[in-house]
Amino acid sequence: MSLARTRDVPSVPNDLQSYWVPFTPNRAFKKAPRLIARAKGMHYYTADGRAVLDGTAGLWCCNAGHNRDPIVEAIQAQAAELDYSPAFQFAHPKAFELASRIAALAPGSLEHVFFCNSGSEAVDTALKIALAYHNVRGQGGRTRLIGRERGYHGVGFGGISVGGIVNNRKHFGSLLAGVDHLPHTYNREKQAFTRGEPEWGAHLADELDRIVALHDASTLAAVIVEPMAGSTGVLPPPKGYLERLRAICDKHGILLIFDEVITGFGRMGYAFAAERYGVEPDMITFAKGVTSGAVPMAGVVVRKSIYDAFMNGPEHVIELFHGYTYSAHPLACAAGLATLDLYREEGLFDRAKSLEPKWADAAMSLKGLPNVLDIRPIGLVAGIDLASKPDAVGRRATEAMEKAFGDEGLMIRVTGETIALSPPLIVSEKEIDEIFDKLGKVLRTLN
Ligand code: PXG
Repeated sequence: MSLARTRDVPSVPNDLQSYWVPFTPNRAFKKAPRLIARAKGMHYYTADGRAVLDGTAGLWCCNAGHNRDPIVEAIQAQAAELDYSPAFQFAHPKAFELASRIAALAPGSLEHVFFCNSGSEAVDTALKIALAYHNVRGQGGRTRLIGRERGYHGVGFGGISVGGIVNNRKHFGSLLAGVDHLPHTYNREKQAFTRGEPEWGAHLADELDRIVALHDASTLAAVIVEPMAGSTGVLPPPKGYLERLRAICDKHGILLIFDEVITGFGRMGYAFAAERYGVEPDMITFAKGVTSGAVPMAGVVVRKSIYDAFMNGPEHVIELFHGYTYSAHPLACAAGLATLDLYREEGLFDRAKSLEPKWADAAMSLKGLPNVLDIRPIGLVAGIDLASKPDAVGRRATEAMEKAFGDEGLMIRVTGETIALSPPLIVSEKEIDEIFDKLGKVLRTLN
């Protein structure tokens, strides 16, 4: 049966039915698909050759811009040299090299890198390392994990359990047991139209003390937060909030995990947001920008003391029963090394930092346009909240996305009723103006 099917393949029509498109309304999409055929630098090109300015770095990942020659060449060369080597009990040189390079970018004593293939895997890996760490130190009672409302930590069961986005959780059963959530940090009345970190909200970190009082510190394993919550609609951390969270975790022996899948690799003007805030977490999850989106790659950077805690017992015994077939895949490592070279040679993290004031001014120029309720620029990111149409939450922002793509040749990202912008870090000042001019035009024409 299967052989016959193979022979049939050429006659199978290439239609839109078989592909179940992720996080997408499939029926609407298939009626009017938005198909991307190629990309270069700051632009996508549609199948019919139309240029589309990329205001989102793909999905927050193509930080060095698209199809950059050094990354393309590194991937091509690697594919010709070593396609794959076993990730367990064997390794290849570029895995070590990339781990060292990433550890060197990470703050302080975050010195060891565990590789995964997606942000979701990185989050689950970090949560598992936290639990196992307490176990190997004889504190196996520390099992409780703390996330935050409106947090996004990918779509694995660990990630949706600590995550705080209702639609990502409500259809998927009882999730992980023993998870609590901190309150999110957004309050429009107190924070609307703030550039960067809002003044109001640091006290919300004290909710962690309340959770500790309820459960006792001896049951708490780890807290995971995004330094700047991206997917939920761009929520910059209130001034002092992350420092306060760190202090409370320290007081109670709780591990602090920064999920830097979006904020890592220059998005906030630094290699990691931890550096921007001068707060050293115990683990950092990363993905996306590590290869500028060119090959799936992710990981967890782990504090030395955590790694060391596992390096006990007989040397022939596996210390952590965890890993993926494609952990540190050769193509991903080659892409990662070329990407980090490019970030360094072109000074792209500093570039993001120096563009931040210009970017914030341009974003704020949309203030006063119809339906704009709030604008939150931070790093090379901006969230723009729109008023919802009655009984159609998310509709207006979706129409903005469709119009931007179809009429203006601009890629924007929409989550709920928020437009999120996060261009490649190579964006020019002229292109920043172009992004907001085009978006302004779209907002003026929306119903
Ligand atoms: N953590 C964070 C903070 C993320 O933003 C993940 C984990 C999961 O990564 P993977 O590689 O498993 O998707 C993410 C992913 C959006 C958007 O438009 C954001 C993400 C993914 C897709 C779209 O906000 N973030």
